[in-house]
Amino acid sequence: MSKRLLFIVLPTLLLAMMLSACGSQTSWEDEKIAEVSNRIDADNVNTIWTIADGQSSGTGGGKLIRLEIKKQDGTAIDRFDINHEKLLHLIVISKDLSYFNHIHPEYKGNGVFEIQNDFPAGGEYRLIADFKPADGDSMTKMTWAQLDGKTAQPVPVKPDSKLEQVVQGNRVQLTIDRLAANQDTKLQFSIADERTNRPVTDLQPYLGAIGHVVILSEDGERYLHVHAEEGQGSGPDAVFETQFPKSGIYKIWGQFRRNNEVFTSSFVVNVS
Ligand SMILES: [Cu+2]
Repeated sequence: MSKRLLFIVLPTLLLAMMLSACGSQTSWEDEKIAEVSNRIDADNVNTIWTIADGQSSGTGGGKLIRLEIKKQDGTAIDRFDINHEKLLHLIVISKDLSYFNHIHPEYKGNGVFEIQNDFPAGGEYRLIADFKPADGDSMTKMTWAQLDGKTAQPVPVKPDSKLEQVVQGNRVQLTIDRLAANQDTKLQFSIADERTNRPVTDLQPYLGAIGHVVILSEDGERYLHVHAEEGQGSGPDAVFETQFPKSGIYKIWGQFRRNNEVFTSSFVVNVS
């Protein structure tokens, strides 16, 4: 923060000195100063979340999630850059990490995004939004939402003894090179067809990459950024890189697309 301040203060001082020295200024200098001081960073962004009763497509937990993105001074941020094919990515996770949804709210203009979601039960949910204001940094904003309604029995979050799972006809195997905090870590998902047992080579790009991976700590406080290695083909392996910030239990969701269908595998690991 102090570095950023220095970036704003120094050029301003310089310009003031130049102005007093020659009594004129160029538009180039004006532009430079505006660029530096207007750049939107996460500290300068407020996200206001509202959840209201919405339409339900069945289970009765239909809610309308609304987020309003503003600067700290209250002005709306109205332009966003597309990132991984969308203006905003919203992750919805129940407190016990058993429910996961990755959705893309509709942009209503004026910094407002909205989407309907069918929650499985009442209780606490983690809502995580990833977006990038135009002329700003990529950022993540999270909140806890308390939903009315009958709560479900919490599912214990226990590390998996075997990192293998079958989802929608796909056998997903996860290999992690090191489960240690503060180290560069590689996650490799290897996918085979459950029926034929053959490694798949027909993964389709999902959100502009080979897949999408989300990681959250057991307490829901640490959301990890995961990057797919570039230039990966269409399977059977998909490699991602991240760093666990602290030891503890984490849940990993790996999403892939095949036969025009997205499937989500999930694994719980213990990081030392
Ligand atoms: Cu997304």
